Amino acid sequence: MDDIQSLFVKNILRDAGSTLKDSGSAFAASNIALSKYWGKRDAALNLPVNSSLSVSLGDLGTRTEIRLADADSVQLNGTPVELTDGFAVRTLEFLKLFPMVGTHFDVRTENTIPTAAGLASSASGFAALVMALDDLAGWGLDKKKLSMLARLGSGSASRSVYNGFVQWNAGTSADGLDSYAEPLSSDWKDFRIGILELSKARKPVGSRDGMNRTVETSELYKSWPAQANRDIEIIRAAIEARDFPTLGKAAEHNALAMHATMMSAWPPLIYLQPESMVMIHKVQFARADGLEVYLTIDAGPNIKLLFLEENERAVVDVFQGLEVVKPFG
Ligand code: 2P0
Repeated sequence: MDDIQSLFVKNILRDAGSTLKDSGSAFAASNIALSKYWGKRDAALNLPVNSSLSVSLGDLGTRTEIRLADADSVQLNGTPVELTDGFAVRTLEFLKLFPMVGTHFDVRTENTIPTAAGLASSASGFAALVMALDDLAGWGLDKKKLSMLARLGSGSASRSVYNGFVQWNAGTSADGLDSYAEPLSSDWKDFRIGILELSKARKPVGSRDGMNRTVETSELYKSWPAQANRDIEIIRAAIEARDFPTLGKAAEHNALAMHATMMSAWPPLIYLQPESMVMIHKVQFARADGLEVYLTIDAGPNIKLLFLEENERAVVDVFQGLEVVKPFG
């Protein structure tokens, strides 16, 4: 553990309670960014270059239960995980940031995100872990502080301590205390997300290394923070006005601009597969035909569609095999 991380954790826990329970548990929803986080300004405190804005995935997410134990153990979806496995290593490394709670933990994690959806679970995973730890230790932290602790595990996890539309403010200070998520107006009942799993191919480069490489080597990345700031403002206003086409255009533009910065890194980061390109064109054609559907893509090959309930049937007809998520139930 870095001294700087330890100091940060102490700062967050300064006025926290300490009524230890036998076990702690929590659920956190996964999220998809409409305006993306790509690039860090500080690795130890996991501070982003730019703010981001996401929508939560309702009941798709992670439930975690945690207990103190004599030896570490980690379970995922009911199956014990080897402690050398990447998932267990990241989980236990994160818990080492909290020696004031205990030395060894028994962690049980259930993902309600269908594995077939090809969605990352680190966002809901670290958010649920922090909230379960808060429950176990009796800290009683507010969501702002929980979001800052979740951020240390994974940037996108800072957004998963809330439901609905959420903004993670990048902040500017070196101590990381102004980089946290906050909820925006929620409830857009007929908002829909469609998930198209196109490839199970392993990512050539993980998000963390990918964003570092982009920041270090891509000329195009220099224009990214301004684009991200602009897109967030457009999307925020569109959420307030329930202006779906404006939201969709800005989200699609943002995702493709992020991929342009990735491709212009060296060595290039090409997360899109041939099937992704086919679908990107298909979305353009569908829209030219009058169907109001937009796309977003994370650091991988799969495409997420954005549309409203009134077009759900038409969208499912065009994009066979689509898994439809209702973020607001
Ligand atoms: C996002 N992604 O805003 C962006 C869009 C991927 C592309 O957040 O290094 O797992 O753990 O802070 O949060 C994925 O990166 O990265 C991500 P770390 P994280 O959702």
